[in-house]
Amino acid sequence: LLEAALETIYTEKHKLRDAKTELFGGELVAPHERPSRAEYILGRVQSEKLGAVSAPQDFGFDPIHANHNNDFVSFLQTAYRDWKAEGFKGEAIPTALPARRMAQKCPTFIEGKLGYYANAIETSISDGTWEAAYASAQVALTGAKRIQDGANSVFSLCRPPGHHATYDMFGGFCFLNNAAIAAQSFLDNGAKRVAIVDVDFHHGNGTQDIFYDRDDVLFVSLHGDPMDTFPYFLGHADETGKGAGAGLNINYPMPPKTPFSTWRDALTEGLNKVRDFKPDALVISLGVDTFENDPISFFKLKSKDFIAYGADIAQLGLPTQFVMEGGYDVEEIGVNTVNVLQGFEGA
Ligand code: OKP
Ligand code: ZN
Repeated sequence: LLEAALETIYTEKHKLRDAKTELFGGELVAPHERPSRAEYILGRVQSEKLGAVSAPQDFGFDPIHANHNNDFVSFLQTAYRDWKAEGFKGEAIPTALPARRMAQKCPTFIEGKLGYYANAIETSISDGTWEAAYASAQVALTGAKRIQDGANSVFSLCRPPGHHATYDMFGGFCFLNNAAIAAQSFLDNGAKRVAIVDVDFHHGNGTQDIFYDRDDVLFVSLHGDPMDTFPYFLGHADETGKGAGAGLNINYPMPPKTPFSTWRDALTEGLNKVRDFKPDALVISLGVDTFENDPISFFKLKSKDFIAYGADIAQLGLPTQFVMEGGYDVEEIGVNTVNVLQGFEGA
């Protein structure tokens, strides 16, 4: 038997997400989540001859609405246009959010809507953001379809990322939750159970929120302790799921300077939980911002460590979809991302 290469799903439409601003350290800076990220990753996929690179199919809005509120999706589509129509000069950024003891009622004015639908305010909505977010979700759905059609593994090179997007909130550079949309698509096409393992440096607060009370999705996340880093308000170890989902949400928060040995022990434990869950498919929220030189993160993984943990994931022997999330040291994210995929393939 010839070993099948790992296919990458990619579209240039990600370039439509090219915001000029991110609120960072009290300044509006050039976004860390920028188009060159995907180009570095694609370049490495090609130079390493990982496998075919294919365009996504269009599965329309139904699988997006399966995980996201209709009014939220409509808001995303027109937010930038509505903002500009008010004569605002910059990109669309929320200011006021419905915090403790405030009314959870969507305002009519666009600035208020932005706050209502945001869980963080660093992320500007710019011209083309919706089109790129929609395409990114289709990249995720196309990868899921490949696995449903019998592939053992696939890489959805999603951009913008998705794991901070909830049912009805954007933030943390995310608009639609690509991994959640893919997981739901498995369930809607015959899978009984799906596991999501989120190895991005940041807690996958959106994914956790979407599946928190569900018994058909196991969510495991390894991340910087939210006491020390974004997203700050979710990701603690005592968040274990509720109702039918009790015990099916597993968080591994870790402190600054966590080395690979500690991180890998948590991964091993998380993968054992996945094995016990007996899922029909595995979705990996693949962020490589755990890298020692990542500019906005604090773990200490080295490039070779990404190969090692890719092999660990392969030991489960499950149909596996990799969905791209974060990773910001742009020169190295191509190497580290493809190292995970090659580690997985080589095992
Ligand atoms: C998105 B993904 C750092 C602020 C961080 C947002 C980070 C979003 C990360 N001082 N702001 O999970 O990689
Ligand atoms: Zn991240």
